[in-house]
Amino acid sequence: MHNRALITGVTGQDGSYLAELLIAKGYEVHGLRRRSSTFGTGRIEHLIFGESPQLQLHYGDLSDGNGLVRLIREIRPTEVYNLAAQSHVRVSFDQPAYTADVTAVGTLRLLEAIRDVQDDTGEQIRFYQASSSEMYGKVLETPQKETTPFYPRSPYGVAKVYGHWITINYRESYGLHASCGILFNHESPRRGETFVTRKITRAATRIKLGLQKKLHLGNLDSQRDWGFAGDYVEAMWLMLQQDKADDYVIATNELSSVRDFCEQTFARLDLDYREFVEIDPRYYRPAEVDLLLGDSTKARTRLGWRPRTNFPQLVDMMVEGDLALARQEALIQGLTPSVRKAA
Ligand code: NAP
Ligand code: F7E
Repeated sequence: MHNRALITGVTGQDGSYLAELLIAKGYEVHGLRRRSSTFGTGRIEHLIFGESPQLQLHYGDLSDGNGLVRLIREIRPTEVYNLAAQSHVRVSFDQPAYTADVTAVGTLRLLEAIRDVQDDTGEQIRFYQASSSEMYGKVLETPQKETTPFYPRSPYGVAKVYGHWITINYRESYGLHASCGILFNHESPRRGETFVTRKITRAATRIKLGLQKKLHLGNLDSQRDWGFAGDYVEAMWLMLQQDKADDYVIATNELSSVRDFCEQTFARLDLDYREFVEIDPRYYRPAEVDLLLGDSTKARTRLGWRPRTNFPQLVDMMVEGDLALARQEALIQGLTPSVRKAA
């Protein structure tokens, strides 16, 4: 059978890596993009331009259920990966209803569209839901695994719990081949610039080149299990290749703090983070998630998945990417000769 995938959230970090992976595997790949006043396709430009683009984009939005039905009827995907979401935890406190509409009910709209089309055509559409370690929130067990109860601590976490359970409900009620990946934090040089890792690598490299003086952060003590997004999208694909749909934790099983991330990033640039990082309470959250540490034994055993990139390699990769960007920025700005020399 011809493999045809639809990726929602294709313009985001994970969407771009997943599109690359599926194209390399010979899939016909379609992506959902929402309309905006700018292109917003920076992460996937290499896939959409040229005479025969490898990735076909369609306008749509998780808030528009009819549009989703129409699109799935037209594309007839064999696999749908739901990566779209209002994915920023801090922003979800400012926009709780919007976050619920897109991240929670948006998942339901997509499942309904898949159920409708699958019923009509009789062709199976496998579904992947991007669940999140944020569902564990104020953790009830460490490390967290598939059976650990949820205790979300943000409107985003609560919305993801809804998306997770409605996916399981559709699997159990209607026999959909629907799987949830409970992914712990994963980063890359393509990470959005307001998430803490990218904020740190972007700022540290700009500081190194004299483009910025200080870095303002919130809670340096929170601890996360950080992996590389490129490794994690392989786990998404593996889940949909199994005969039986199921849910899996995807994590490195290693813990680092925001402070560790700062220390290692600045050290790679021969800088001491303590001279540049300032605490700004604006970045504190109304309720914090102090520690997330995954146990991905099930994925390692049943899917044969394991992360290929460790924490120091991840930091290196992000520093390298942002150093290149900062150098370009320094040159474009035509700064002083000494800065040009450093760049
Ligand atoms: P991201 O970079 O923030 O990308 C989110 C994507 O969703 C973007 O393509 C965005 O489009 C799209 N989107 C937002 N609202 C939409 C709407 N109303 N309709 C259609 N598309 C919409 O997120 P990511 O880091 O790649 O994460 C991918 C998924 O995994 C998300 O669901 C996230 O919540 C979840 N997750 C992420 C992590 C992590 O550590 N990265 C961990 C666990 C789970 P624009 O480009 O137009 O904004
Ligand atoms: O924060 C602390 C902050 O925004 C990590 C999303 O992909 O992963 C991500 O959510 C930690 C938090 O990621 C700043 O308080 C300190 O404790 O990078 P983050 P997140 O909240 O863990 C999960 C798994 C997802 O599913 C989400 O979609 O860092 N922190 N100072 C800061 N965080 C930010 N953003 N900015 C700061 O200045």
